[in-house]
Amino acid sequence: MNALFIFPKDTILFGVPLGIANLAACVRQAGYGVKILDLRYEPETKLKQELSKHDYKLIGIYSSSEIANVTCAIAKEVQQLNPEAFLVVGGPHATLDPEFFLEKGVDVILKGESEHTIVELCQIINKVKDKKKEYSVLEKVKGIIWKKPTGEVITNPPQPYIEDLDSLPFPAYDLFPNLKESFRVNYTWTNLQPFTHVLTSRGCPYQCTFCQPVLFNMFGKTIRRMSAKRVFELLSWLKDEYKIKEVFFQDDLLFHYSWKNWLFEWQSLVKKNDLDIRWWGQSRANSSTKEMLEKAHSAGCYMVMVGCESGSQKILDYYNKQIKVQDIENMFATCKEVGLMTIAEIIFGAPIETTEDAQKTVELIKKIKPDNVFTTILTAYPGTYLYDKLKKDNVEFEKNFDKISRAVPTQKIQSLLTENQIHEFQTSIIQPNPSIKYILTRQYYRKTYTLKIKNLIEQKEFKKLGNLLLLTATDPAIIKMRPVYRKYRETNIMKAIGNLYRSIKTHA
Ligand code: B12
Ligand code: SF4
Repeated sequence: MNALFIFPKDTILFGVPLGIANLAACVRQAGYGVKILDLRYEPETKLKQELSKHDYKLIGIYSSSEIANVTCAIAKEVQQLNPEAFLVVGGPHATLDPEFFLEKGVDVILKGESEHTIVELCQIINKVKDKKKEYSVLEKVKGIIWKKPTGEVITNPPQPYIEDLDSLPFPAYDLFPNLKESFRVNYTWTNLQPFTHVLTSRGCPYQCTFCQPVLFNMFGKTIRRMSAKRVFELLSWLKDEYKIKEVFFQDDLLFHYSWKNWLFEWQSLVKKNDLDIRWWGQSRANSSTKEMLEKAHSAGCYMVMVGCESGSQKILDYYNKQIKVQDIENMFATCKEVGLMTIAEIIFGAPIETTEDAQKTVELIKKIKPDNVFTTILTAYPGTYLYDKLKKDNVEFEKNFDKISRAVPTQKIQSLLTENQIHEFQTSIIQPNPSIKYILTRQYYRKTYTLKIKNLIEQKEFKKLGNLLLLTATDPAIIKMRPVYRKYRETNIMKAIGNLYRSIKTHA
């Protein structure tokens, strides 16, 4: 039996999608054939071409809320061209709103963590000769939601969470035909290449309103982590097999007090074996000690991305961040002492956020002096406490997934700040010298960059404008990217340049 996993065309999710990579590895380990179609890197015709082979008994598509409609469009094509295959959808949006896909004819939804579920499903449908006649076999699979031909939606008993994450095979990076492109990620303007992501833990016990209970629904309420030894093996393998020089630990919570011993063990393994790989990840402002950060630094960690969100305590409390502004200041001071670079993650646009609150964030950034800032506009994703609260309070906000655009800012909720004010605040905190390539490939930077140009034109600061444009035109990273332009004709970079050009023409 062969399975096909499809990752939709999507311009923000760069790098290897670990969910699908993990599922493919498990299906392969269980002895089935598996192929991955990463539509981000394939020509438009590739999907039809692949489906016309009628090679697959199971066809699975990833879905987050942002691309829920894109997933549906692919699902429609699968239904038309391969009606005999079991069409399954998984990922965050499928977990949060399974009926959204079931209504559109998807056969099966896999809820949350799916490595065990997908193997169980393959084992069952491997024996099926005619999907239509043998639909009831689905009753036997834990962790799925499906629709009987009568229209009745069935939620099977849950799949237990995987206790031992070490038992999972390494992600099937090798099944991504465009691995080279995926490893050439420019996450920050500092990262070394080849670069990739790893995920060594699952879950987060905190309850920030814009994020939870999504993670609870997907990975449960307890936090789990691979052993330090297993993570060491994973990174060594990435280094030997793919010459990876830098990894991003995309764990929700890289540092947590309960993982102190883990961190110490990991550090000693790295030191003892001289593992030469640079890494970084994201963490909270109040979940680590100086000693832990020192150990991390000496084990190759060079940067920490900290979820600060705001410099106003009122806003932090609105998000239920369970941190104090002082914790943020302490975290950045400690990182500096230890020698770690920092990224501050900032959100603007809470419905109760005033210009005074936003100004406090600007002051905070001045004080903590991060090496880099990632800034977004608050988005209420379905399935979050925030979404439910806004709905209950009758606050008007965007619920159309298509408008949850491909990059930040995403879904603009009603806020006391105007969109322009938010962009001004964003502009005032982003770093003065990020690479132009970085700016152009990120929508929020593009917006602020465009705004910067507009302001310079309005203020008749033509010299400064000239310098900025010259910098854009001569940035070595941009020049180096030209062959890539051809390949990604339709992507952000070209659109960004077009938008910039139009903006200059309009305002000049
Ligand atoms: C790292 C990360 C990113 C990175 C991704 C880098 C990369 N190459 O993967 C970056 C920064 C690019 C990113 C961007 C965004 N992200 Co993000 N991200 C994450 C994070 C922290 C980890 C993702 C991950 O690797 N998980 C580990 C793997 C193993 O889990 P998984 O992908 O969910 O896969 C499992 C299941 O979902 C399922 N599954 C997955 N795919 C499939 C497919 C099939 C067919 C089946 C059956 C099952 C299945 O099985 C997998 C194995 O158990 C998650 C939170 C989290 N812990 O998951 C948020 C998360 C996925 N991101 C989220 C969001 C909102 C975004 C953005 C929209 C943010 C923004 N405003 O721009 C963008 C959009 C990206 C997109 N197009 O979807 C939300 C999604 C919520 C939602 N309702 O969709 C999450 C859940 C965070 C949260 N708590 O809200 N993100
Ligand atoms: S700490 Fe981070 S991962 Fe955990 S709930 Fe808050 S935002 Fe989500």
